[in-house]
Amino acid sequence: MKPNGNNVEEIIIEKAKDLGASLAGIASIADLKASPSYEAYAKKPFYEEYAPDNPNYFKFKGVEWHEEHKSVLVWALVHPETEPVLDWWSMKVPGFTPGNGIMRRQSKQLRVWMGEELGIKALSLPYQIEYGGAFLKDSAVLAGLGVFGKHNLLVTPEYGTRVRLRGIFIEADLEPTGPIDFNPCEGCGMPCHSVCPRDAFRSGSFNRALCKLENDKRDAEWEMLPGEIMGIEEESAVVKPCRYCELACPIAQ
Ligand code: B12
Repeated sequence: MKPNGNNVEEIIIEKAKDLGASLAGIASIADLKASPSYEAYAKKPFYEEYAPDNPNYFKFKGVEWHEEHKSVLVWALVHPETEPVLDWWSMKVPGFTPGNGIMRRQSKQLRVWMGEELGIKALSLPYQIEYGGAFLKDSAVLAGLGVFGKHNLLVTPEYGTRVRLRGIFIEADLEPTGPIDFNPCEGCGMPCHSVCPRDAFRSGSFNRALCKLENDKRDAEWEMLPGEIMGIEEESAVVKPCRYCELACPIAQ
């Protein structure tokens, strides 16, 4: 059902930006279901927990579609190189990274606002796929926030790759705001590939296992950092994920 009123898509996007989103857009769930990540996942789920033969399988939601969800609102929060802390992980931080914490709050605020002001039901999505999250890069491409780059990440015209994403499923058939015509990698020397400490693009495309080696190593090399750095009271174990390919992208630098 499409709610009454003009430009409900614009109203929702404006609200997301009022709440601090750097970019926002809308995609249809039907398009998202047919996107390459879901296709790849259906053939080979990446998370072991998500595989039906795992005894803990039923504790995880994985990909679950609900008929009433018609559209996805996806938004981006810029993570500039000058604010690395936004991306650092700690179990003590609400949302695990300060950036995710901000986006999780925006998500709740948007969901409540949509229900109260527009009479539209919505579902705030968790970050992880195995807990019921959605593939956010595909969502963002379909919503016109940017396109896939050669580093397998979203590239936006406004902020390049240096953004993080979040989504909400919406019970209303809204007009998609994308995709867009944008070719950021054309003629690029692809520093994103050469800068990788694990040579994860050696085949010419992204290799998740090699990328994960680097992030697993960083996971094991956590540091105890004072609470004030992470915006919390107590000190905590902090992991600094790899951003080489992301930060090497010359778009919007
Ligand atoms: C699991 C995960 C990881 C894992 C595995 C990554 C992987 N790609 O599988 C690890 C730990 C290795 C990882 C690493 C990183 N990640 Co990560 N990750 C995720 C997570 C939770 C799910 C991604 C996933 O499993 N995708 C499934 C697989 C099948 O997809 P895929 O490998 O990307 O390949 C598909 C797409 O490329 C797609 N595709 C290709 N071309 C096209 C074209 C069109 C038109 C469409 C629609 C789709 C499409 O098709 C491919 C499948 O065939 C998402 C959050 C989320 N909920 O979406 C964040 C996310 C993708 N990660 C993110 C980031 C930033 C990173 C890192 C830079 C580390 C960091 N500092 O956080 C690196 C970069 C790695 C890289 N170059 O891709 C951001 C991306 C932001 C952006 N600008 O794009 C996300 C969205 C999280 C966030 N907070 O916003 N990540």
